[in-house]
Amino acid sequence: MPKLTFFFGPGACSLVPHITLEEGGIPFEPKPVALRKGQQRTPEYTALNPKGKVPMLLVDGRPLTENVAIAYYLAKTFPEAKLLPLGDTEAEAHALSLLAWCASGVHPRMSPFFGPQRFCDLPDSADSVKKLAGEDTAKNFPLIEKQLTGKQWALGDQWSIIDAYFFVFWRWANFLKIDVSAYPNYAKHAERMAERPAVKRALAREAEATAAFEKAA
Ligand SMILES: N[C@@H](CCC(=O)N[C@@H](CS)C(=O)NCC(=O)O)C(=O)O
Repeated sequence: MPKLTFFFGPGACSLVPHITLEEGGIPFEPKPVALRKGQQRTPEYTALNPKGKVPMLLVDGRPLTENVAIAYYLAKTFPEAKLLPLGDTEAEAHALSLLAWCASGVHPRMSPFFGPQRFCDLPDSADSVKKLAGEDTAKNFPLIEKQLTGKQWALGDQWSIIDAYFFVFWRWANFLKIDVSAYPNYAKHAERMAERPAVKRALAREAEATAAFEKAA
């Protein structure tokens, strides 16, 4: 079995592989990264990941980055964990399509909420940037709601990594106080996610890391 070292930022999109590792019962060494302190831009970190981002998974010391790639790697390496559909090429492609949409269609449209100044440096533009991000989110969340309608999980009866991704966006929306009242199936999905022991373990580890960073500040 490969030795896995997992770098995550509490509350960030790295919660997707964090939940996945826990769901799969996959042994790993957790390495919290204090994003607000810029630990992702230190020479030690960028020597491994020049993009200066989380998540990063070291596989026997070799860095693997990008949520979709980490999801693919974990699902293929630990097939018994059933983290994604495997074997049926079309079903695999549909799952990858949803993961790719999460990574390139939904996530980047929510990022401006967290740092509007990185998207427009004109004076007093932050509210306008956030308004546009809100409009994009209002286009994406109905698609997630539809994907979850009449199903327990994004792909049906079987939990998959896509559920972890949807959960991360839901948590961000709540943190950002985005109105989510129009998405009842998404709300129920988030409740089911929060009840899963693996999700609880990942969230507890992230909360512990946040507390340790605050204590050290
Ligand atoms: N496309 C990347 C996005 C990674 C990403 O944007 N990570 C954010 C956290 S959600 C990050 O590391 N931000 C720190 C920074 O930009 O300094 C992926 O899916 O892994």
